[in-house]
Amino acid sequence: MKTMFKSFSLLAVAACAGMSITSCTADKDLYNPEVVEENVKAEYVANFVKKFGAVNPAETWDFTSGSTYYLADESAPLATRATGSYAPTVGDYYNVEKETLNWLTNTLEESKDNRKLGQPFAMQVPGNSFTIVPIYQGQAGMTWDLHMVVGTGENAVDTKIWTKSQGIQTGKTGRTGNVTWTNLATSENTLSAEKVRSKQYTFENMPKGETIYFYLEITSGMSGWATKDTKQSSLSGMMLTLECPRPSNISDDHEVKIIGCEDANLKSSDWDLNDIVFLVIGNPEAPKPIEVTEDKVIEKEEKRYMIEDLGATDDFDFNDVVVDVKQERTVTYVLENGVIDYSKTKYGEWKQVARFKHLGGTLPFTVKIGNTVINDIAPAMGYDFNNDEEGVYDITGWDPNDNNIIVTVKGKENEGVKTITFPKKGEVPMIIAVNTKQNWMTERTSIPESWWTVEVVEEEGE
Ligand SMILES: [Ca+2]
Ligand SMILES: [Ca+2]
Ligand SMILES: [Ca+2]
Repeated sequence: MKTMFKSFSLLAVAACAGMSITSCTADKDLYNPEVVEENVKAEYVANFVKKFGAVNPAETWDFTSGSTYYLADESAPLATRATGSYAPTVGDYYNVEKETLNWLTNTLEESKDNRKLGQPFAMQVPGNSFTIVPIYQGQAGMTWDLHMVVGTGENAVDTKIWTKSQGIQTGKTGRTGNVTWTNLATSENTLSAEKVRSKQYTFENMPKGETIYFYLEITSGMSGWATKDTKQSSLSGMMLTLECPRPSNISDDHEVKIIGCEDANLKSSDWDLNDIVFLVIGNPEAPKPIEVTEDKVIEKEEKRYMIEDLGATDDFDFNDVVVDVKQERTVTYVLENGVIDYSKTKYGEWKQVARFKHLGGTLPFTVKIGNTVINDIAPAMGYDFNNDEEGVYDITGWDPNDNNIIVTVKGKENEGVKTITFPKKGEVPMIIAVNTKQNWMTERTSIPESWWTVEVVEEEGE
């Protein structure tokens, strides 16, 4: 069931919170700048409430979605931080085709150093479900669990998704043609198996664009091969990913990849990267491998401020000043035992910049963002900046959580300046924050109410 929740309500009590209304004005006050400012603001607030109703006390007027994370060398954003758990759904058995096993035997040759076939990797979650199936278990005496880590930062979610041999069966064809299936023991391998089938592990509704990586956690080691509790991860070259010819029992429009894993990293390791091999099936897209060349990402945050200059108190076009503010910094992750130790993450300095996008007001103004004052900007009705040539300023001290932006507008004759700040929660706004893709309104066209209407999808009833 879908319910539309509006942030506006009929709570008149909050309408003028933080704004003082001067109810009577003596003649002499017409020339008192402070009184003029109060009157103009009171008129604006009254017009706003008349048009839209009273403001919900919980309304923050910040409609942006917060930080995004980019790989240092990629332009596509990684999603915002992941939350929750990503346990897969266990499906039916998948019959591994002989052709796939033959291809694997030739490609990831047993006991050969296959490291040059791949490189350290993470993956990007596609906008659809995907399935992981163990299809081959090589000669290996250790036991392990397969983990998947979703997301970057302290809120990354680490889920154990599979344990060695779990859900794998080998089959023998009897004289009458019927196949007898036997569970594969952890000490066994599939090398000489006539038939192999395995349970499928499907991931759904994962956040598109989010980063994932995998590791095997060694649960019982062997001297000279691998030590218990060590982690062999896709970030540290203990796994590789390969394109794989699509098996005939997988639909034409599904993408197929291989993840091969090496369970040993001590002197006896053979680096054949086939100790366990997974088929990754995307419906239609498989997770996209991301090369891990350096453990750096760029964290970005940006907002568009749309501002009313109070030249008119009744249009609510919020296009009198439109300015984008952005900050970015590098974030360097430290690998510890093959996985990212988030407590050791190093953050670079924030670099902040303001870009004026549009003017649509009638009064000259000054903007202070954080610690930086940008003085005396002349008004223009309907002017778009070309940010290659103008309207770009390096700034410091912007706090995106605080929205510390102040606009001072020079009044008309006999008026002083008017100070416009980002609204406190529940106040009538003269500034709002939106995502930078949100276009501004044309002149004297009010922003639509839908901008502060959020859709909430409720759980299905029992
Ligand atoms: Ca090996
Ligand atoms: Ca306006
Ligand atoms: Ca305007």
